[in-house]
Amino acid sequence: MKDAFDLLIRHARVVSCLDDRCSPSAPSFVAVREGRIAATGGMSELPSNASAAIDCDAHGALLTPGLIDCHTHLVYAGDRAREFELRLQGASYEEIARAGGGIRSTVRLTREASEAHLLETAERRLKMLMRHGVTTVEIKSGYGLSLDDELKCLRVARRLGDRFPVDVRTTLLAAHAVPPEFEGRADAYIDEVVARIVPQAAQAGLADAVDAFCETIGFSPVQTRRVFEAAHAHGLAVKLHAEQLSNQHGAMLAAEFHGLSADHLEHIDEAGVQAMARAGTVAVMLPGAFYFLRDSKVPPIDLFRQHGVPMAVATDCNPGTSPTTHLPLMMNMACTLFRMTPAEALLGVTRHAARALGLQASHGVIDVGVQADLCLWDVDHPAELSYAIGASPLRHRFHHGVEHAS
Ligand code: DI6
Ligand code: FE
Repeated sequence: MKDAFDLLIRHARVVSCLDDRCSPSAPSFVAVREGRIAATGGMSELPSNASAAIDCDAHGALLTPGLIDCHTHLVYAGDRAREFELRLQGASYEEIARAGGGIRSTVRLTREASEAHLLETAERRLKMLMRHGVTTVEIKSGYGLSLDDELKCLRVARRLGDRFPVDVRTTLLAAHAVPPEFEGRADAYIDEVVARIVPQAAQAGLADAVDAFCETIGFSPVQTRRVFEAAHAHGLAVKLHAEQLSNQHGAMLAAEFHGLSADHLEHIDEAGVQAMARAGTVAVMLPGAFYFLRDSKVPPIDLFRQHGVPMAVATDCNPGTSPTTHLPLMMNMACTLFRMTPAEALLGVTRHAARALGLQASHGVIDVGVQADLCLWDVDHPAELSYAIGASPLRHRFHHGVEHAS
């Protein structure tokens, strides 16, 4: 029958995320064909003879776009609980990093780990993300820091996307830290990143974008610029860990390269915000890292609002600064710690997160023609998704219009 849909969700209160208020619609339907939204509207607009292979009555539950976690470091081995204890005794993140701990301790274990082991541990984290409503996830490398180990981590990320009902976008973060064999020779490592790692990741089709850690304990703006030039030379978009611990004017650099996003941004100034606004670069808020490091410098949310810079919210899931796989909890923290509104937090994990990945044409909203990634929640109002601390109100999650048991 020609008019039959694959999936028909009836009586849902739809939060399309197309406008900034995020108010729920009157009871509506969403119809899906071949993984895309084919039609949507009020219940009175649904033809009485409409039929579908799967007919789902939402009974007035809230339907949002599937959640998008646009910044994670999901692939790594080991944990950093010992370092957590050291920090509780007074050591700072930077001190631990300078003493050879931090990112480099995870690098050691990630290099030793087999691809199968990395896949298995990342899989566990991915399943938790999905359980809280994630249908698209960005996964960075950055704990390999050699050609082979970076490619190994990116392959694991790609395999996760092949094996699970979730869209995976991969980001090469070879410029995350200076690996031990390049100790004191950061420029020589950047030579390697530019000459071999970026080109080979691009040629193998393993990276959708390139990122770097622009920081006093990471890479300088001059080094970051070289990485960005290599990315562009190989047709890859850029994004940046910028202004997390100090103002290196990395956001401005990302904007100059038409970056998809600049992330963290606690220390950004108004000129950086203006540059992002002009370039359309998304500001990704990572309140999990802010919380876990007990940071006190809040990113300038009001400046982003004033200049119309879209704000996304992500987990930054990583073993050192944000060991979490709970994206709705990050929405709560974005509100409580950064004073974002619940509507901003929801847009931050849907429409604006899609844009931070360059997926704004197909993801992050409920509209005819976009991919049917949807979450049905046991809540009455969208603010409840940010309000509850660590709750799991997800009832159904659809990826490409198909529900999968979690
Ligand atoms: N900023 C972060 O928050 C993570 N990476 C980065 O550049 C932390 C990574 C880690 O400590 O393992
Ligand atoms: Fe990060």
